[in-house]
Amino acid sequence: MAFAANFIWGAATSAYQIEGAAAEDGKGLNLWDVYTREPGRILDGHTGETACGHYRRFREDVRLMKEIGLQAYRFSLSWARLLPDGVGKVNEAGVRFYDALIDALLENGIEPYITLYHWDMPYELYKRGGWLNPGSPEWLGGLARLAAERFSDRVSHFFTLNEPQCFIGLGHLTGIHAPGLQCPLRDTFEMAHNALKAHGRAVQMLRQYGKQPLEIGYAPTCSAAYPETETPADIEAARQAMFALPEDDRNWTWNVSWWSDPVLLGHYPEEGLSRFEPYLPRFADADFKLISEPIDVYAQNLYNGRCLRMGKAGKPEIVHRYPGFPKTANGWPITPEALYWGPKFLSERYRKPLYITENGMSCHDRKTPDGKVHDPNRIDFLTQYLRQLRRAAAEADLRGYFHWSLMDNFEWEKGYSERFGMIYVDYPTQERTIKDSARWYREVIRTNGENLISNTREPS
Ligand code: GCO
Repeated sequence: MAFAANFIWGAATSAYQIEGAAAEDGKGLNLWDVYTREPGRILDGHTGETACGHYRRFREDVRLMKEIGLQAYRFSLSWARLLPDGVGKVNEAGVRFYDALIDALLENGIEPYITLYHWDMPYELYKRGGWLNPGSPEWLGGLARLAAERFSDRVSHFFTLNEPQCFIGLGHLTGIHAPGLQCPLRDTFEMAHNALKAHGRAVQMLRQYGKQPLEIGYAPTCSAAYPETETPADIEAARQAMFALPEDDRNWTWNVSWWSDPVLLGHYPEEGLSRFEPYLPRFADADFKLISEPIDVYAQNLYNGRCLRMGKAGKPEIVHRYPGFPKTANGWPITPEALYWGPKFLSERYRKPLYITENGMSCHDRKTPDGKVHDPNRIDFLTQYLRQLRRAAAEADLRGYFHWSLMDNFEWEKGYSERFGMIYVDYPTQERTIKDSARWYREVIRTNGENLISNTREPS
């Protein structure tokens, strides 16, 4: 089975991780501008004040996207660059930046995909309670309306939220991401509910103010689950694990079903309603109508997964990774099977066309004396993962794949220590160098993935 003829091959970034110009041209403060200034929060005190300088270098970056042959580019809007206070007055310089970026992409035959919210809430809104404020859905609705009014004449693909599991969980439970809080569990469930309502409100505003028919999606994350063997029992064990909730309530946000069942099925999972009952706010029926506003596509940021077998008592049990299991530079396990079984299980449950909105690995990349950046590990990683995704194409309506990331960038609490890009960024000079993997990816795009299948057997 091959990828569909109209399958889209792209790469992804986010505003705070690449733009820099954190206080230029009228941009307001956001959560990460403030959080990264706090001592000890970010490795070596790195911040996104400069990042990859994309705000000024975007034309060069679009030319590099063209050289790689990208068909699409997924980027996020810096909310405080457009609305410095989060609501109200529009910063026209911010609108001009995104206008110019969108125009440059279209001039180069690259389809823009906009993510409305990739973690960088304006600080003024945080000061008004952030996601705990019942007005937060309307706040995101306002950003969605602005995006529709100003950009949807040229942009027809929008994702509302990127990884609510992270911006609620890491930002407000563990506190390793901005705003760095460890809130009461009950508050985090109310924040999550407001974030899901914000997703629904954004869908409504995009539909109402869109200048053309729009393809609207939602981009949560997860770690997938895959079976030890392809026996029906092990497959069922993996399927159950894929949608189960974490055992530790303090890690509750790291799951698929609590975040996607309401959006695509119109209700929270029963397991969660009973498990989390002590922490749940009152829900209004109208909330679920809003949260499940129809979307056109589903998406997932998918990097790896857990291996399961069906245990003797008929319960799924984790198959522990052997010593020395392959891993990436930042310690994530290399599990290509996740990109077959994850899309398979997600498509079975939600029956929606699916984008992989992020996948990739961090490598210890460096420029060698020949002036190049050889990243064979990334080429091998992507070959293995994309072969599995190609297998999923027979069972899921796969629409596209966005490599994380276009370029090395600010990796949140890890600062600039992890390189995920296909383009190497020399931060002191801001010089860009296309890595070997980008040249390999150009062939993947040109052949629509057919170059992935060499003489080795298709994955089982
Ligand atoms: C995420 C975010 C990205 C990360 C990437 C590597 O998925 O955590 O969307 O901003 O940088 O995934 O961790």
